Amino acid sequence: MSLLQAVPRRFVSQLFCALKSPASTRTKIHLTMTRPSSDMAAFRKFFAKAKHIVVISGAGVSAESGVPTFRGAGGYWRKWQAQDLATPHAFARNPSQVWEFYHYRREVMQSKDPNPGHLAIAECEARLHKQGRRVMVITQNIDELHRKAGTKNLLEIHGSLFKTRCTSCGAVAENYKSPICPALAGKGAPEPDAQDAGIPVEKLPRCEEAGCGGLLRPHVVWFGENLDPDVLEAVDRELALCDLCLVVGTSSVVYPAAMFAPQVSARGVPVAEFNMEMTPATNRFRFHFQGPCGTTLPEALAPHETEIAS
Ligand code: BJW
Ligand code: ZN
Repeated sequence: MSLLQAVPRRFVSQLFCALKSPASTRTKIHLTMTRPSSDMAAFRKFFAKAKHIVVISGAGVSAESGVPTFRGAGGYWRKWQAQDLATPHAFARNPSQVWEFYHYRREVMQSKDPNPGHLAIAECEARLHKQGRRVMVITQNIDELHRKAGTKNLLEIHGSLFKTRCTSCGAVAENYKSPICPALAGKGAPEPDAQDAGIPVEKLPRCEEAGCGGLLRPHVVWFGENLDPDVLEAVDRELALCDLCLVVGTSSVVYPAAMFAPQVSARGVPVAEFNMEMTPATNRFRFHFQGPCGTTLPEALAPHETEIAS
């Protein structure tokens, strides 16, 4: 599948329509590129009326739980960044090294808990559900912290650290073992001078399906791999129906996730970005709330005075 095929068809046609549209429509599209507002009271008016809220999250939502982001200072493991190791090519070349990287990250998560940002989203979902309103989280994160916080409506578009997929039979399984296999015990040190463990492939995690024994890989989406088409279809449905969108803690540089919120904004739906800094997408959004989302989200998603207590 080409990148264009990975791009939801509606988005492509919106772009083409925008280019072909009359000047008046183009002006409207241009207006969505102006500086966003940071008026929380104005955001809260939209929040009070919204029936279907989509939250698109990235690594920044977990930063206050102590999970390093990808493109921040802590984005290195040994001498490498995600784009060096989170690829099928890296796994084919050195499966032991890639498993060390993911083993390290699984072990780190043992001591990490959801922070006030995750909890505000989960509480908001539960509260609004009782009012017949919907909150859906579309996360790029593989750390399962939204799930741990109690979020039920969740699309983990890049997979999970705690799922494996067999490279032989394709079986996907949950896996919370620590360590995931004996050979990885004590391995995965993140320091730049740490030595590659060089674990033989037969000692790496293996498939437990009867008669298989194939090499397992993390059930995550690596660079150059397509996202699950069923998941993308579910994302597309949510984006088409939502009447408010929050985009939280993502640098908005990795596709296709980077175009989800701009796609919503392009059809006139308010989008609010919660981030420590501006991103390449910021000027496409109605709101931008700068600061740690563990502080800004609880304020943004707190019960509104118009909500009927239930
Ligand atoms: C806070 C905060 C606080 C901090 N509060 N905020 C050119 C154009 C378009 C596309 C491409 C292109 N060249 C290549 C591509 C395709 C590629 C891509 O997008 N590359 C770009 C880098 C250019 N995409 C893909 O390959 C995708 N597949 C695909 O497109 O298939 C079709 C295709 C097939 C063949 C060839 C080409 C295309 C798949 C992408 C999979 C991404 N996978 C990863 C790894 C997952 C597994 C793992 O974790 O190991 O997903 S990469 C990594 O980036 C991870 C993340 O989910 C993803 C996004 O990162 P995120 O979440 O935004 O984190 P950061 O660190 O970047 O940002 C954190 C933000 O938080 C910052 O803004 C901070 O300011 C903020 N923050 N503290 C609020 N307290
Ligand atoms: Zn198998």
